[in-house]
Amino acid sequence: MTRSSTLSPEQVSKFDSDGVILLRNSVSAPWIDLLARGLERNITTPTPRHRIWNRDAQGRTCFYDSQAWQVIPEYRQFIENSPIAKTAADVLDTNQVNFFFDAVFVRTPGMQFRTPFHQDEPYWSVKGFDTCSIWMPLVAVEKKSALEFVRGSHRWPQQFQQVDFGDGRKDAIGETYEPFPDIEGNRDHYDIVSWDMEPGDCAVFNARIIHGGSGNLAGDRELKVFNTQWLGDDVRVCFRPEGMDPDHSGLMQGLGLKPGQRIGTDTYPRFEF
Ligand SMILES: O=C(O)CCC(=O)C(=O)O
Repeated sequence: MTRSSTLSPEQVSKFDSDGVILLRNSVSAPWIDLLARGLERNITTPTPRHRIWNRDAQGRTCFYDSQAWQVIPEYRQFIENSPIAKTAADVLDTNQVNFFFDAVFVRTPGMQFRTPFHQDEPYWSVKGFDTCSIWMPLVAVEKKSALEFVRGSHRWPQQFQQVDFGDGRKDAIGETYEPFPDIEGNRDHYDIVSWDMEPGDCAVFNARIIHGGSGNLAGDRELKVFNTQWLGDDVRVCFRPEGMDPDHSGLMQGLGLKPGQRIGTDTYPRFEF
């Protein structure tokens, strides 16, 4: 039987070749409202994993939290019951996906701090190509403040060092790897894409694509982002010697998950279509 998909073959193939696609109006307003309520709860009662990525001289902040879905009921409801898992499966062109974790990035009005260009998969406690993250602003965001992607970079053959993400942290991942390219300093040399986005729009990207930005806010603009990470067919548990962030290795070991296995358990639920 042919699997039904919410996406066209062209969209699936664009995700495969570009490493990122924009899905306009993909999540309906009631779900966005639910997440916005959850985010308020999350900011008031953050998990032990929360951080202030950056605080500037004016006291403007970039707040981060992750895997809060286990304690924020609105997040859990969205992940378990909204069409988001089906979107992930359709983007990855598969009939089953595992939910990995959620992450929020909240910038107060006027925050300039831009997330440095980086890749996600080198930080993760899993390894594989078939991944997608769904970056959803809960408020309108201008192109100049939205997350940026270097189109096609998820297929580049090099392994790069990943450095200096956030405030005062050195992420010495892969010291034997190639230095991370200076994309910010040579923007003209790269095919960088981003979009004006409204609540309900999703930027869906492969965890190997180089991405960053998402800052540079006008004085009266805040940015609230809810992001979910999804794992497809070839992704397996992998405990790296350094730099895992968020580091799920202890949690995974406690759940009996071993390197080389596909993740599962109630902590990383599987959705089948
Ligand atoms: O929104 C941001 O500033 C960073 C998002 C990001 O890098 C990610 O979700 O992997």
